[in-house]
Amino acid sequence: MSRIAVIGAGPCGLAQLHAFEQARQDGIDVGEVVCFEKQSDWGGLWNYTWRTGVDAHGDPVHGSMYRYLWSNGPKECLEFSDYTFDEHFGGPIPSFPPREVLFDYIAGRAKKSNVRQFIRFDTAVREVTFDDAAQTFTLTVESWEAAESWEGTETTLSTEVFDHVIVATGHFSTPNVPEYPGFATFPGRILHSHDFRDAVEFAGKNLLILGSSYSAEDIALQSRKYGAASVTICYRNAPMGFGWPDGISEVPALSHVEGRTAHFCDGTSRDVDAIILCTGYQHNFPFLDPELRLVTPNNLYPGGLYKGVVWTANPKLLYLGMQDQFYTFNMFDAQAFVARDVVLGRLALPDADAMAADVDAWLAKYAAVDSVEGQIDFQTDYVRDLMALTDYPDFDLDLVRQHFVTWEHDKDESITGYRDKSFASPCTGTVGPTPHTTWWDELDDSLARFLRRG
Ligand code: FAD
Ligand code: NA7
Repeated sequence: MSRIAVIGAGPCGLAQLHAFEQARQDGIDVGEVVCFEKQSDWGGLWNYTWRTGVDAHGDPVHGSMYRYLWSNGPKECLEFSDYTFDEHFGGPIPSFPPREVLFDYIAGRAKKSNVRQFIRFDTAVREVTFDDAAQTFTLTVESWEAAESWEGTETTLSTEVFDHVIVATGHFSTPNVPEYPGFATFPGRILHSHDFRDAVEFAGKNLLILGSSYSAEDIALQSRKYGAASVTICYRNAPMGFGWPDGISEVPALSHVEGRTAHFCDGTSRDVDAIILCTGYQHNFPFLDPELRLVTPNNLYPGGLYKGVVWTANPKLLYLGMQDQFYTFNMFDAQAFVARDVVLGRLALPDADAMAADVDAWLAKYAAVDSVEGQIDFQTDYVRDLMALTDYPDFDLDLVRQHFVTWEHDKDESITGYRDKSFASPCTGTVGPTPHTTWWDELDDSLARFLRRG
């Protein structure tokens, strides 16, 4: 019997288990599927932790999400086409839910497809090697008794052999941490966005934020919303350029810090109390043999992956969700269905030259992208290509593409108001109702509060 290892039970790993389960229910022999998850629960980044630094087992904390995190894109753009928001919540809900609501949705489908039985929680994959002669992978895994504390926890190391490995460990957990002159003697806190948990900590403080992408944008807004005295965002290349609310401003790159004074490349300076490095993440797979490791910056088309999924150097190894993301859950589903069919031999792979040519064609197409709308179109085309290969149920991709474009315009119109807009589902047509409280005024991110009608 074929053995398939899935590493990680976040949205990608759960999508993979769901895809196999769908095939199994259709009477297809999928072999044995084992999912290894180092945390005690599923959901990946959506499984909130207050911890920073190390987890209960002394491992680097995986979580990068923070309190008061509302979806940064319309939920309609990530809807599972085989498990709609209407089905999960029993009726329409607004388009920008907080984290707990999306966690509930992800878990809802995983429960419905009954995939928890395939997951070994509190089990980290430590090493993956490939045996050329046997054409199999050997995984070394470490498991713990679920425990609140690392101290005294029993651990077990074991090895197991698999025919295929699917890596679904995410790529927004290992921070990219630059250093600037003066950091070592800065008298306040310096942290990476990976360790940001609660904006309330910075109430009354003057904050400096480095970066000009999603984390910088959202953490700046969060911090001001929950009471920061001022937020200065410094950009390396170009400003985000949104119409920031009072108290938030953008300045050119940081040159150095002297005491608590931050100096910028245009010669200006500001006194700040804390510095948050929203400087992105690294793809990091320390558990994989170097020859199996994907090495890439964060972009929309990492090389070396046929259809963005199959490791061309060894097609028995597959990766999910390694792209930068406009599309998330529905793209992960389409990838997982493709990965499943490759593993089961239902989707024949072309020879190595043809796979490389396909990757090269996508990379050339990506190299020609020169606008945000072009990026949205690029990832839409990628998802469309995946959809054509699978039996993952269709959804209105053109509508999702249009939603992303509208969403970008909404952000330009009002960076504090875009989350109050409503979008139509590409699966059911249901339009998200207007939220009962505008996002800027809403301080409670609980599921109960969000779902309260009126
Ligand atoms: P993850 O969610 O990272 O899950 C990976 C899993 O693998 C984890 O459970 C981890 O414990 C496990 N794992 C890792 N290493 C091992 C190992 N060695 N052994 C065993 N298990 C292991 N997307 C949206 O659609 N909307 C949003 O609003 C949004 N906001 C975001 C905000 C932040 C701050 C960040 C960082 C990301 C956000 N994202 C958002 C994108 C997010 O990446 C995806 O939604 C999604 O979580 C990716 O799923 P994944 O399964 O690839 O990875
Ligand atoms: P991103 O989107 O990868 O962006 C990283 C940002 O960090 C980007 O603006 C970079 O600047 C900036 N950066 C990187 N290195 C430096 C240094 N050395 N100095 C200053 N600025 C730097 O990561 P995010 O965390 O924003 O988003 C990741 C996910 O989390 C995303 O899916 C969201 O949904 C949440 P650049 O623009 O290249 O000049």
